[in-house]
Amino acid sequence: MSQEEVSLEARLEEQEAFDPPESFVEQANVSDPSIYEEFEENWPECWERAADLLSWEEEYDTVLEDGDAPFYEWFTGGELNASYNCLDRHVEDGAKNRAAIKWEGELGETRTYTYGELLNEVEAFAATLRDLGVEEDDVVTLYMPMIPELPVAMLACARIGAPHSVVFAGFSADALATRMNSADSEYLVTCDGYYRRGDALDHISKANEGLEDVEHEVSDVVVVDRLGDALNHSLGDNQHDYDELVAEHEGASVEPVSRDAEDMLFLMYTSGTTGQPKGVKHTTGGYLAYTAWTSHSVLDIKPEDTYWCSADIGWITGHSYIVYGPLALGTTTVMYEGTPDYPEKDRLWDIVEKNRVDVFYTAPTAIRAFMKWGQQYPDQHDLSSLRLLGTVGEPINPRAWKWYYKHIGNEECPIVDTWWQTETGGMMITTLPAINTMKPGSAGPPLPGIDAQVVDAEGDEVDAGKAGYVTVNNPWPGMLRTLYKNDERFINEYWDEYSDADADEWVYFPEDGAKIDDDGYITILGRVDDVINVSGHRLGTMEIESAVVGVEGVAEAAVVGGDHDVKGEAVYVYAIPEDGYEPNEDLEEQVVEGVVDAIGPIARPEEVIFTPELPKTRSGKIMRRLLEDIASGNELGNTSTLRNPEVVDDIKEQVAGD
Ligand code: 6R9
Repeated sequence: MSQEEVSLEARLEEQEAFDPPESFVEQANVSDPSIYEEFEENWPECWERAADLLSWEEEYDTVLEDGDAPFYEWFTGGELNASYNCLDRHVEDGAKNRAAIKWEGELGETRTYTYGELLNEVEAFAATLRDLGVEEDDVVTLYMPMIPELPVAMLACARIGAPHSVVFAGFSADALATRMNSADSEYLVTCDGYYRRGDALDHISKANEGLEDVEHEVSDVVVVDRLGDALNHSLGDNQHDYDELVAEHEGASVEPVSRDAEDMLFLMYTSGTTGQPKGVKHTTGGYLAYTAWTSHSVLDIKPEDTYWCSADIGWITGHSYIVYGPLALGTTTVMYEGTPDYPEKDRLWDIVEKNRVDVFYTAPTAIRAFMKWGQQYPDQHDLSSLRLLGTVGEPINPRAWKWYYKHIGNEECPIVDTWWQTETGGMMITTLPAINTMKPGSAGPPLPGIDAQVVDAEGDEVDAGKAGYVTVNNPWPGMLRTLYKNDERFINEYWDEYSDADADEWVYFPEDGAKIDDDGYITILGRVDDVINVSGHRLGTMEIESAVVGVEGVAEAAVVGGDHDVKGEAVYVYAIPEDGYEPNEDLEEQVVEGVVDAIGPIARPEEVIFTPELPKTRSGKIMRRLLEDIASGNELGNTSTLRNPEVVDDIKEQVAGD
């Protein structure tokens, strides 16, 4: 590094607040700070601003219906169709030839769908689904990787009013079956396989294996042929080739069905405290208005932009900010099939340069990996097209923030650190990029209209600097409406903790720890439930535990998250072997395989630690905090409250010895 660069690094390291550049502010969609007051004074009517970004077939009568709280309803009486809003209206407005999706395959092939072409394919697939017998309100499961047919299938479902349930392609056969069973889903769209680091991965075998465990009859399975000759597969009786069906329905015209604002748009399963994943229900009007509004105000997306979110559509980030938000605004959204280091560690920057990407949205775990690989990779590329950067999924440490700011944004792009959840539908806590000062490591203030605070166990707001819990006092249009077919669990999971039901005062509890500073900026500290965050992916420790104890030879297990340089958190398994079983490498291998089979490779344990006992409190509860501290290499606090303090040293030795 030159002298000049060294002093630049040093300056950056000390700087704690960053203001958006004037050039950004001048062109921003939302740049008037009075928006905060405007939303506060006009709440809930302020949300009409979000609804106004959409085309409604029938105007809504009421912005917010709160008579049956916390079962809130938004834009009631309104009717609209999400696929019409993401496609037809842009074509009608003359954007037929604008690129809607620019797809990059891992091996270097590219596909562009203009809005006109995307609409045609969506109509052809919507006609296909109808022919197969899919009716309005039937849940269609989509078990697909990052190929264009995934957003096509989502929008085709939306067009005919069939909610989709996308299952992340990296999830296991078991996970697919659990989700199809829970949703009573009789239709599946999947594919033969996809590419990862140059290898053709077989996906259809996993899908077929999952189908065997579906308890009801599955009427039809549509299979996209992604791999061609690279993978031979045969189709079962009720299985159809996607291309053939779409070719048969080429040119079909399918009227978008009018959906009530509160009709379900999709289901998305996510991890919670207990073993069973939760089916988060999102609706058509509120969700679409909210994702369009946050794409407009936070991501500053304009129709003429090329925008890229590097998440996977199998997670909520991809739903809201690859598909629905950006397409509702009529922009060009980029999709990448593969890994960031294939064929080289500059792959993402190559995609940014080639497509002249304006706005880029990724996860801190990716940024930490880029840092580790070194700045020479972004330095090889012209990234000057970038105007705004974003992060999501987990806390970002100030060092990674500054690296992103300097080496990707060239100190010219604001960064939005956006806190939100599957359940919230869209962003909740973040700076508005043209308005607020950025503070690395802190997500920022709640968005206009979002009444979030940091409270103690009693629900009282904590003083600046003190740790507490995030809560949200008012509803917002993008919120989940319930857990699929489980209103009771919806209340238990999110509303019981802080609400006063008798007084009809409802407080949403996201189960995140946080602190707040004197300016009202919120720094998220992480989950306070049994959810861990591995590379920005949300995993339930209870689900992993049940996989571990399902392995023959394991008597008891505890799974916790331990700190990890790149992944943020990694999975640590503490397991007690059953009598007669040796805690050897074989058993370790089986535990690892058991977890990968039950959940998927993302949950692969970092370490399996065999121990004759787990540290327990006198009342018999496993001391998870302690196990987390051991895994993270932290100082251990007082262990005298344990029933069996002697096991701690044993376990520590083992972890250190590995
Ligand atoms: C969008 C998404 C939600 C959990 C959430 C929190 C963590 C998300 C964050 C963040 C710190 C951010 N999280 N964004 N933590 N800073 N900017 O990731 O949804 O998969 O449901 O995860 O992710 O812990 O509760 P989801």
